[in-house]
Amino acid sequence: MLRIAVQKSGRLSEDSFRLIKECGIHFNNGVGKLKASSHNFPMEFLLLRDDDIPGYVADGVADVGIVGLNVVEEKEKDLDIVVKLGFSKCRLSLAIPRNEEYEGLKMLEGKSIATSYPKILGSYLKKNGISSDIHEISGSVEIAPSIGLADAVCDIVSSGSTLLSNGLKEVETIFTSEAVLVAHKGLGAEKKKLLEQLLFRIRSVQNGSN
Ligand code: PRT
Ligand code: ZN
Repeated sequence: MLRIAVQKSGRLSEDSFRLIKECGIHFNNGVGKLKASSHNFPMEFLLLRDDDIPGYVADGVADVGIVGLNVVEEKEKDLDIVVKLGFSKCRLSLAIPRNEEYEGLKMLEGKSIATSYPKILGSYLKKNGISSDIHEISGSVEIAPSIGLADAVCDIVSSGSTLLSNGLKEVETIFTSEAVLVAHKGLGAEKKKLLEQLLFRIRSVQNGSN
């Protein structure tokens, strides 16, 4: 039995479930249920918040999981990234108030930056020799500059409209992301075989849609 962790509801869920269905794996996820199983493939589903998926897979509570590469990178868990899935594409970017002129990263020296991704941002700033004050907040990062909480933000962007409507402009992309399939590092032979079967089906789906 292969246990897969999937986001319960959110931006990854629909495409994750679609991919599993396209792999020919049937399952019923009853409303509000946190666990489901398939009747035609030895697979069990754990429906979780995306933030918890890297930890569950690293600990072996789940064998594999579908999650954004941004979350995998931020959580710094020891996992195998098995395959990129091509959906939930986005980027993690720095943004500053629209009316300010961007003069390069140096202008963020000593400034405060609000983000939900303190580790990715911290290592990016370090790599570039900039020291800023990182304010970790878990949501609504984009309003931080307008309420005086921070000088800049570092947040996930896809269309850019959220930044725009909050009077911000994107100035640097620091990480690009998409959904990935991750796996526990110490899978036993039986589970490895099931993962190979799943991967074979995912590749067939990907080739079929190219
Ligand atoms: O409840 P749970 O914890 O499971 O979900 P969540 O609310 O933490 O995550 P969710 O469902 O919003 O996102 C899951 C994953 O989708 C993220 O980790 C990314 O890998 C990916 N993804 C793709 C995005 C976006 N696009 C996205 N646009 N995640 C978030 N956003 C947000 C962003 O934070 C910002 O507020 O959308 C806004 C920007 O969108 P645009 O289109 O206005 O630029
Ligand atoms: Zn989350």
